[in-house]
Amino acid sequence: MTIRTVETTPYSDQKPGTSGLRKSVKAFQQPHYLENFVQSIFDSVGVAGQTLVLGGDGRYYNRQAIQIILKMAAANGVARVKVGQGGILSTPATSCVIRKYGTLGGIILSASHNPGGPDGDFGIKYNTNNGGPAPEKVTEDLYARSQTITEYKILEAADLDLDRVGDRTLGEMAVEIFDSAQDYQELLESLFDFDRIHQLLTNGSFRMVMDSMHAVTGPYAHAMFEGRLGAPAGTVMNGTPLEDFGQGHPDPNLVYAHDLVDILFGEDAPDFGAASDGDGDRNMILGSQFFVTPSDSLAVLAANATLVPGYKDGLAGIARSMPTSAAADRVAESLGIDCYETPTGWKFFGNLLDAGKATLCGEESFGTGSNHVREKDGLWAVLFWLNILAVRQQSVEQIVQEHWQQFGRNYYSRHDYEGVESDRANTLITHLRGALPTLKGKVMNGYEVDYADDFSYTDPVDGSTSQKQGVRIGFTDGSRVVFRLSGTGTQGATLRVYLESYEANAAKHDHDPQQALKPLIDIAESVASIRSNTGMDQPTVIT
Ligand code: G16
Repeated sequence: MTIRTVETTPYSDQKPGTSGLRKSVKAFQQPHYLENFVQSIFDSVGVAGQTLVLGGDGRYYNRQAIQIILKMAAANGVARVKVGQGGILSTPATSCVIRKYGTLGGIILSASHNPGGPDGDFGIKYNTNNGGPAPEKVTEDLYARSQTITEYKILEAADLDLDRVGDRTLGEMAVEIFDSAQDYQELLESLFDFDRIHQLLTNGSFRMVMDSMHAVTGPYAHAMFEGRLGAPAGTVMNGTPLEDFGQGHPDPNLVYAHDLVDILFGEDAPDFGAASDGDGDRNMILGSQFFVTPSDSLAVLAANATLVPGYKDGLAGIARSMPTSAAADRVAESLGIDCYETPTGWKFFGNLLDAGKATLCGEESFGTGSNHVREKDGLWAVLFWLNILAVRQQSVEQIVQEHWQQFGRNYYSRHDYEGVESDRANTLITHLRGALPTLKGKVMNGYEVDYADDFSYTDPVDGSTSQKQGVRIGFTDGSRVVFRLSGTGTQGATLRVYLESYEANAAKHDHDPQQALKPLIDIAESVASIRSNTGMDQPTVIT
């Protein structure tokens, strides 16, 4: 087999976003596009003689990309690649395998919750040897490399069979096709009380539905819930991964997971519902007729962590992204532990987890996780909730209501304006930034501005800084409005407006969040002129 050196020229748009490089499938199918980025990873991290993990969420182009990457890895002197069977590996399972086997890192092929198929999106991200997303320093290096690339190396060889578990070779490189679920399930079994969850799921009265949205968690969820944990067949819906996710949008929120929402808010609703996204790192939690916001979910998990075997000794600390509500902060305060506020993006939790400063992490964007891996973990969150339900023997709603009684309620909502023209979205943010100095002390709708800034972060472990991570307007009563442009979209820009207010008095808790947040929604419009700047009358998604 010969190694071919192929001449190439850079693509200017290969700067990784919040979570790797995400583009349309068509962009990735341009000549040398994928190859350039992969060679840039290899050059910047140095892969000769190393072991890598490789897999993806099974979306369209996954298999072709894996064959290309394997041949490039062989040509670049990689010693061994561990590939999930069929090329399938969820993001948290990849993190687990990197950590368990101490590999140099891993490559995950996914555009997460973005739609798939020939007209959908594709993505690639590199995770480092702690199992987590590459930190900014690494992504900057590989982007710089992608901008000067002149050639890449690839082995001329036949495609490998990815579907049979076992060892193969490609040139001099070892390729190990492994069972995508085994290591990951073992890890989860070491954290949760599977016997107790088994009892709950087989007690004849408790009913749950897991919506895998035709994405990567299907096989894991079938094996875990219907296999190991004894739930009846049919518990997992949309459990067969499809290259186009059944033409759906595998984003577990109230809009895109509507099949599940209809069931949980319908007649004779089951007790518990959950969904996860394209690559299995996000989760949505529902009770019968009840939605748990991701911010509340983090707070509830933290408050109940000692009920779960893996966390029975308590938490070292909690970390949340800046736009996530402060519900978890109140739990941290009552537990006497630290709560860290980081920029959006799971990579910012890595150092805190590695340094043992945080045990649980969460984001408003339906991400929750812990120090068991270095990614957010959808099925982990579902099991955590099931473990709590099994111990407390209460409904999801009762647990959350009691939580609000104890800690007060952080009303929370995110309004997304998707597909905004990039120039218009940038103008909106630039104007807002310009207005920040004039806002302090101003009273709007009865809310007095306490601070108005663009969030910047200094990592408490390595001192690295990240600027311009979201425009925040905080009010004296703790309420907030935050504006950010998404770092994960592929078409135009997505404006996210995050709204939060706090109500300590449990007697006032039966508000609809949109109603409770109405004064802040109006303030957001008045300071940012969202309608005229975006040309949209209302958000495309409200969660
Ligand atoms: C990615 C990151 C998350 C982050 C989210 C934000 O999620 O992994 O840590 O919260 O993006 O997205 P945006 O920049 O669009 O607000 P995922 O699930 O897409 O990998």
